[in-house]
Amino acid sequence: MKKALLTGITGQDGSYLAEFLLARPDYEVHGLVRRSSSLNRQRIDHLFHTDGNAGRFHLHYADLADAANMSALMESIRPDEVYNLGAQSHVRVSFDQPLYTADVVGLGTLRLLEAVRVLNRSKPVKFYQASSSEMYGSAPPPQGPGTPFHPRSPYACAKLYGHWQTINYRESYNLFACSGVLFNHESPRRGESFVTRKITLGATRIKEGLQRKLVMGNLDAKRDWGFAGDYVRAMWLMMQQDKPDDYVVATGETHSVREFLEMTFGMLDLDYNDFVEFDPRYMRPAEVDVLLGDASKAREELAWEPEIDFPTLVKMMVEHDLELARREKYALGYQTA
Ligand code: NAP
Ligand code: G4F
Repeated sequence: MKKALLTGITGQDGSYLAEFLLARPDYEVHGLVRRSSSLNRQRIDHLFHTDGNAGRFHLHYADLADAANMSALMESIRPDEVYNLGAQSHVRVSFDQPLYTADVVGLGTLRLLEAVRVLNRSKPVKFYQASSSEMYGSAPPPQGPGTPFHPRSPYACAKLYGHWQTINYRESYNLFACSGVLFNHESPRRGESFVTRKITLGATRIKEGLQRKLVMGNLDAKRDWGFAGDYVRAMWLMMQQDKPDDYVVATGETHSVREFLEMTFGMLDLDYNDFVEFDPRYMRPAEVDVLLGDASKAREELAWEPEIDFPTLVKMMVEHDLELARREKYALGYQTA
C-alpha cells in the first residue's frame, strides 16, 4: 500500500484526486482538513461510504499556517507521496487579503517542503506542488515551458514563490519534487464564486425562476478551461515518472467569459444579454487578459490527454446545476404549499 497525503482535500481538486487514488487498489489516502464551525466536507463525504475505501481513507486536522502540526503529521503518517493542493485560491480575494494569501500559499508551501525534507532523510517521499497558470500573468499567449513569468496578483506572486521553492528543494536536496503548472480547470464541484460555476449556478437558477439577474465583472478575459478530473490524472502521472520535473497542463484552447455565458445560457434556451449586469466590484486591480497553455511536454512525456472538451464541460456543469436548481425550487414549493 502506498500512502498519499493531500493538503486541500476538501477542495475541488483534492476531492477528485482522493477519488482517483482510492479507485486504485494500492493507495491509502490521508487528507488534511481545517477546523471550521460548520462542516465543509460535502465534496468528500461520499468517499467514506464507497465500497473498498474502508480503512483506506483518513482525515487529520491541520493548517498550512501551522508548521509544527504539519511536521508532526508527516512524521506519524510517513507518506510516500505528498500533494500540496491547499491554498487561498481565489485571485480576486488575494487583493483583499494579500498577506494571508502569501502566508498560506507561499510560506505554507515552504513549511510543507521543510517537513518533507526532514522525512526524506529516513524514507523516500515525493512532493507535488499545485502551481498555476496565473504565474504567467501578462505574458503573451501561448504560455508554456520557457515563457517568462509575470504574475499579476498577490495570489500569483505567492504561487510563484512556492513554485521556485519546489524547484529549489529539488536542486538543493535531491528531493523528488515536481510542480504542475495547471491552467484553469472546472467541474460541477468548482467553488461557487469562480466565474464558470457562478455562471452555471446563476443561469440555471434564472431558468427555474429562482433568480432574476447575474452580476458579473470583465467578460472579455479569456481562459484555457479544462475538466478537473482530467487534471488530477496529470498530477498523479508526474509523480510516477523516474525523474521529477515540471509540467504545464492545459487544453490548448481559449474562450472568453462572454463565450462561456453564451454557451451556458444557450443550452438553457436563454439569451445572456437579457440577464447579465456589470458591477465594477468584480473587476480586479490588475487583470490576466488571456491564458492559453502549451501542454505538449505533458502530452509527450506523460502521455496525458484531456478527455473532456469545452462544450462537454459546460454541459456537465449546466446539467448538474439545473438539477440543483430544480431541487431548490421543489423544496421551496414544498415549504410554501
Ligand atoms: P479550492 O477548491 O479553492 O480548494 C482549496 C483547498 O485548500 C480547500 O480544501 C481549502 O480548505 C484548503 N485550504 C485553504 N486554506 C488553507 C489553509 N490555510 N491550510 C490548509 N488548507 C487550506 O481549490 P482547487 O480549485 O481545488 O485548487 C487546488 C490547488 O490548485 C490550489 O492550490 C489552487 O491554488 C491550485 N490551482 C487551481 C487551479 C484551478 O483552476 N482550479 C489552477 C491552477 C492551480 P477549506 O475547504 O477548509 O476552505
Ligand atoms: O474564475 P476566476 O475567478 O479564475 P482565475 O482568476 O482565472 O483563477 C483561477 O484559475 C487559476 C489558474 O489560472 C488558479 F490558479 C486560481 O486558483 C483559480 O482557480 O476568474 C476568471 C476570469 C477572470 O479574468 C475574472 O476577472 O473571469 C473574470 N470574471 C468576470 N466576472 C469573474 C467575474 N471572475 C469571478 N470570479 N467572478 C465574476 O463575477
